[in-house]
Amino acid sequence: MVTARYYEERLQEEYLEGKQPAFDISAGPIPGELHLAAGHEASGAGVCAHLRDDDTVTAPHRPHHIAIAKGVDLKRMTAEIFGRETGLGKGKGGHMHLFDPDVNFACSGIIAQGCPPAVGAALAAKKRNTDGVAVAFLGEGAIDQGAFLESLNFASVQNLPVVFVVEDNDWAISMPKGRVTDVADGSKRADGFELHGARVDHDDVVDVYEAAETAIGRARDGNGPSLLEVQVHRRMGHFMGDPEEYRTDEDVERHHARDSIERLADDLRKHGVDDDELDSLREDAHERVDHAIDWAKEQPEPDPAAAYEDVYANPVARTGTEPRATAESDGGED
Ligand SMILES: Cc1ncc(C[n+]2csc(CCOP(=O)(O)OP(=O)(O)O)c2C)c(N)n1
Ligand SMILES: [Mg+2]
Repeated sequence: MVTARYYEERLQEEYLEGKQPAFDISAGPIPGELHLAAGHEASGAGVCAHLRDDDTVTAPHRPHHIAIAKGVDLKRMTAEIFGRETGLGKGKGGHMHLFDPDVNFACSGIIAQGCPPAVGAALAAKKRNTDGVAVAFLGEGAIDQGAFLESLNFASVQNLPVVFVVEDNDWAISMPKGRVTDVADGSKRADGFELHGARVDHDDVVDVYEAAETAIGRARDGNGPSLLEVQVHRRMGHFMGDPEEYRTDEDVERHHARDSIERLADDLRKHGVDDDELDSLREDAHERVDHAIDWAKEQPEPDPAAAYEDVYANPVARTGTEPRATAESDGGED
């Protein structure tokens, strides 16, 4: 959780470089959108603590805390975010499209898109007779997506080892949850599909860990899929640069009032962990993050010609200078 929070604080600094005073999304060392997950850390950490490298995780457009908890290579992930050649996707995907086959992690900017691939991974694990599981993370704003609901149905009817984790931060961009659904407890969707459902209505990592232990344990033991909803907080705008004019000060304060990391530190102190130990934990996390960011920034930019690579299974070499075929040159008619 500490690694994820600090990682995003550092990314935020790097991202803003060159983008101010007038916000220019294409400027700076990290061009494009950046969705930060400060306030979501308990869900990634509490769930992924139960997973092995061979288990599959799919994450949405706000993926860093989940990727870090799943053990994605931090250096190559950072290089990807900076658009560098040694990034996980050779610098072509950016922060919403991180893929690390070594730990079976993928994410996508298309909301609920991760559900069908997670169901596919769970089906593969079942057919291969392994005890592997798959977890699909999504936001509460995606729970009326067809891809999600169809995935619930297929997972249920096939009794697949998959867990759907809904991160409920009350917002889908500028849309409050209450305006798009009358179902305040998203885990109730499980009832309609005969799944195990549970909701953790606060972002206490130990409670998330316990709820996830049940859900993932059921999947691993062949007892089928689960739907787990976790109340998290959106401490930031939807994306970096979001002026959040739709949000009241009270709402922002409410989302900052309960910092799951500070509360965990307090709990650990109560259980006898001293400040020195907590400080050294933080220092290790910071060092790891700083090192990954320094390394990534030294990595080469991709060759522009590489844009043609990895697009088709059998790429046709083009220099990019020859004229495209027209209807006339093809001898075609309008
Ligand atoms: C299929 C699809 N529709 C719309 C969008 C645009 N979009 C990006 S993020 C988002 C809201 C997501 O809200 P939520 O799922 O609650 O996740 P959060 O951003 O709160 O973490 C939308 C509608 C998209 N990426 N994909
Ligand atoms: Mg949301």
